[in-house]
Amino acid sequence: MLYLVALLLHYLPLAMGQYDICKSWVTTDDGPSWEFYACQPKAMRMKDYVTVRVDPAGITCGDPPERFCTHENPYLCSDECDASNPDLAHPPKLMFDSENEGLATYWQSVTWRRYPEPLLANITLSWNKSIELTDDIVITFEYGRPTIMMLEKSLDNGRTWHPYQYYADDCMEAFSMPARRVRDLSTTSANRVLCTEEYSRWAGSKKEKTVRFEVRDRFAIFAGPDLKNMDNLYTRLESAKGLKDFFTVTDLRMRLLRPALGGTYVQRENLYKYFYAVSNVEVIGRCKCNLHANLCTFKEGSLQCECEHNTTGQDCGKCKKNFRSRSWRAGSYLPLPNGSPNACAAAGSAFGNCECYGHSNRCSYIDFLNVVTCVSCKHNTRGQHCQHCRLGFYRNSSAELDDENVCIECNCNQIGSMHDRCNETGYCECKEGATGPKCDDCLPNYYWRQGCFPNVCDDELLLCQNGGTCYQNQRCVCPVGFKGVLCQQSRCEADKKDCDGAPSAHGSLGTVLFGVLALQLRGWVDL
Ligand SMILES: *[C@@H]1O[C@H](CO)[C@@H](O)[C@H](O)[C@H]1NC(C)=O
Ligand SMILES: *[C@@H]1O[C@H](CO)[C@@H](O)[C@H](O)[C@H]1NC(C)=O
Ligand SMILES: *[C@@H]1O[C@H](CO)[C@@H](O)[C@H](O)[C@H]1NC(C)=O
Ligand SMILES: *[C@@H]1O[C@H](CO)[C@@H](O)[C@H](O)[C@H]1NC(C)=O
Ligand SMILES: *[C@@H]1O[C@H](CO)[C@@H](O)[C@H](O)[C@H]1NC(C)=O
Ligand SMILES: [Ca+2]
Repeated sequence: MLYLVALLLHYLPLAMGQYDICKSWVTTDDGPSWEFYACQPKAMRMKDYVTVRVDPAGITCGDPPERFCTHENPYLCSDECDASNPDLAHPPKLMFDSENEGLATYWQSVTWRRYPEPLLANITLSWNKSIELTDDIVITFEYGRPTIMMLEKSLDNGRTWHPYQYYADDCMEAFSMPARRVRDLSTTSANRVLCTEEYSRWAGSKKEKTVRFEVRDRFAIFAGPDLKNMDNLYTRLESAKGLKDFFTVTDLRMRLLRPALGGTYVQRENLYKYFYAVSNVEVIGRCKCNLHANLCTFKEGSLQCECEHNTTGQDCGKCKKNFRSRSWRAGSYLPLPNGSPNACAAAGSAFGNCECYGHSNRCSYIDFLNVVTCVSCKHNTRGQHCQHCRLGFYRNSSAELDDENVCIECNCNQIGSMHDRCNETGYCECKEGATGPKCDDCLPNYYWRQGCFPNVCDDELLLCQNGGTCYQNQRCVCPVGFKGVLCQQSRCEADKKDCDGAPSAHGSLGTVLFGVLALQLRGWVDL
């Protein structure tokens, strides 16, 4: 009980007071109505909602059973870890139970019997929900803190990871980083990732057990040493780029890279005193609800914001159906002290009945038509309610009308298609001979060359003759002595009588001269 009170007092500045109600019923000159505020859930002990994973397989002690000893009593190796005996087992869940007075329960790794191969363990905590840290992360190690470790975080449910803090008894040697302290950071470097030597040096395993990720010290840069000036912190969280995200996580990972050494070198003759043992991981934070909820509940295995302001989603990250006449926005801590709700607005609330499906922030009244219409529809939409796709785009059948991806570009082939419009399933209108959804193919018996043209020759009906070969359906390559589209004509000399086909220019001139001569001989022409 005393512990609980102490806990409450400890969280007091961050848990109570500001931004804890989303709306209140107020009476104004126009009568009673709701007033809306930016709001956020209370901070909670996030270890109660976490799922944990320990890697690699077989790193947890007790299978097979193993003896270990402590740095204080290195030659009395009487402690035993046995996974099959509940009294001697040390499974991962013991990092998250409530500690009874005096009796620590802990997860424990195997000992470093494989030395000099490193003893590595990853402890990954996942919430399947974005969490905003409001207090220090505190990891308690029984039997000594690691001499090298690293904290990583993810903001996307474990798809990508980023370093959060490095810990070593010698930062330069372990990570080639200078040792720094969070207390020495300034307003411009409050979200710097650093290496600290404060939590890795040997001081006796009973004396200094905790490794911290200092959230309070970073808040104190803005809010003062006792976090009294929270207004300043909230103002900075709103304005400093990346600062809010720095304290937001969906997952955390402790990478344990070298165990406690007892203040000396590794003693190969007694490797049973080197291992990791974590009795508690305290993570205090609140659900990230984008300042649209003051409650966060554990439902169906994960945390969910109870969204207000007509927002919805796990983090209240979008507008509810029929409340999309404006684009969604997060609430804001500003102006102090109540912030701005930036609520989603119902279709029809702003003007007449003008829903824009979130593709426009503006409506305008057109006098002579007596209609209200959305202005500057984004995401390639158009129409009074941004409910159609622009020319050259078609409707994405797997997207709702308020989805940013609702319109897909037609991408009609410029040469093969009549124009750049397409029908509702994305098919373009093709020119003669072209085919395919985008008109970038040719029908059978057509070939592609800056468009589709009917085949000149092929291997079936339009065969090249007299030994000619068909070149890419475009023309016959004729052997010497033949010509014509299908090499069907033999070339002939001008003066050969048996030459079939059209007479040559030379031949016709000869015929004319011959005719003139004949006429002369007959006396018809006076010379
Ligand atoms: C721990 O996680 C890191 C990635 O964050 C990975 O590279 C490494 O191999 C993991 N180590 C073990 C022992 O699973
Ligand atoms: C994560 O949360 C989402 C939203 O509540 C839920 O649909 C999903 O099943 C959860 N995933 C896991 C692995 O719990
Ligand atoms: C949300 O919608 C309800 C129902 O239409 C309305 O009464 C309420 O005022 C809306 N809240 C906000 C913050 O706009
Ligand atoms: C269609 O919409 C869905 C849902 O938003 C999206 O995942 C998909 O990428 C969209 N398709 C295209 C081709 O843009
Ligand atoms: C679009 O055009 C294609 C090809 O002409 C056709 O198969 C399809 O049915 C058309 N879709 C619609 C919705 O008209
Ligand atoms: Ca415990």
